[in-house]
Amino acid sequence: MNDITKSAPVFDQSFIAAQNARLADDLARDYEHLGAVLRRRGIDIETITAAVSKFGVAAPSWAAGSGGTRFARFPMAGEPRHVFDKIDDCAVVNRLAAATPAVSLHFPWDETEDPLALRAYAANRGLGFDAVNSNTFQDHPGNARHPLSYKYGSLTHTDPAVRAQAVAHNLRCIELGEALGSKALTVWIGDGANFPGQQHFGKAFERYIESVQAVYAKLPAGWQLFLEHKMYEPAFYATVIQDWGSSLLAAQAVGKNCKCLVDLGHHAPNVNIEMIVSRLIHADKLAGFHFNDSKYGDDDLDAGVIDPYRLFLIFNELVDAEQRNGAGFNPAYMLDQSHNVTDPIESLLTSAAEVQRAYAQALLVDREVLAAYQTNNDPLMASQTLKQAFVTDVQPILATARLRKAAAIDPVAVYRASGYRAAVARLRPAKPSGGGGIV
Ligand code: LRH
Ligand code: MN
Repeated sequence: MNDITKSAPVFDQSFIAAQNARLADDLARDYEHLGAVLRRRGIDIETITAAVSKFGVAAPSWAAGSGGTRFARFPMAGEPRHVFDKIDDCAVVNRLAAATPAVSLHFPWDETEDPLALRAYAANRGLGFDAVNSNTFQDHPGNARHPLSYKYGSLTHTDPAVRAQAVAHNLRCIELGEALGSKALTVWIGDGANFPGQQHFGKAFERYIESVQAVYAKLPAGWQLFLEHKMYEPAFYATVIQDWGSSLLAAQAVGKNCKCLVDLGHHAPNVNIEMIVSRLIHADKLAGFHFNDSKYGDDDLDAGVIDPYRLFLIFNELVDAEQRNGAGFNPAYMLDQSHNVTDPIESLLTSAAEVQRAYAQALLVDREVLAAYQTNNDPLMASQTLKQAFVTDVQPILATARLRKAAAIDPVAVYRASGYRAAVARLRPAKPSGGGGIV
């Protein structure tokens, strides 16, 4: 196999250093200036930069290729052919943005008979594995492990044989995840109904809990089980795990290491997601996140492109909890996006930085001052205290954190200058455009 990571300039330190050299002086001046601004607020910029440097968000393997909708998918040149290509592309993202040290895999899309080889392949490229994802929302023709259809559901199907098949698949995902060094399984199912009367809400929920308990019973020590709620799609009348309430009830019924994962796009427009985050933290049931952005439905747009203030307000709750709950507070941070019209690598580079930006801004909130305005019922100044942090341009901190990790000051510029996309396009045969589907 042609090891693109050995030949591609994008992985060559001197190439990256040469690109950085043109920007380093301006960055140093901007960083110095921001340092002075923050010093006036009693904040040491180095503390923020150090925290940002430690911050990572996992890259979703399924977003390394072009995404699509039910109407169409337009593959770009150099589409990843298999999980090893996806790892190469995720390695580019981590090499340039230094913020995505782990990959979240999806089975059977990333199925491999030799997970230890995959683990070594990724480790050689500086990558580990975050939560693995099961898939009982599609049928897998020709896959002997899934002979029965999930058309009418999976973990909640009325046929115990289909539920058993879905449970077995989740146990297989754990098996693969263990070999890969992952420590969590994310379960999202599309089970639900398109017609009133089609499904008994209570019985379906009971079947869900029974099935998840069967998976939980086999959870290895130190592992967690993440339940992902979603308002609708593919079901368009009712979804078994439709909202955080259903997810929380299920997680509380299943067990201590079963928690609720928040995908930002899985809520109705204008839902106060930061409030949901605060409630799940209160219940000690916050698993983590699938970061993305949306305007209407589960649009899976790049994080921070539509509503960066919402992303900031979510991180404001997370930093508050981090400071109140201490080191034990460790939600899983992952991206979950569908790159329909951009180069996925560029979208992952910018999205990782957008999530880091929201974290850095949230670290700038003066929480003592905020608490005083809250206690003294001064809503305007409380809001202003958050806004001051949000409008602070933390770009010099993000870029300096990257530079200090020998990554790129301007990741997209280095990526484009590297010619990586053209190089993999020569290596990987083009995929025909056409049919719909998210991957
Ligand atoms: C469902 C979802 C889930 C994944 C899938 C790719 O909408 O967010 O997290 O399994 O996207
Ligand atoms: Mn998701």
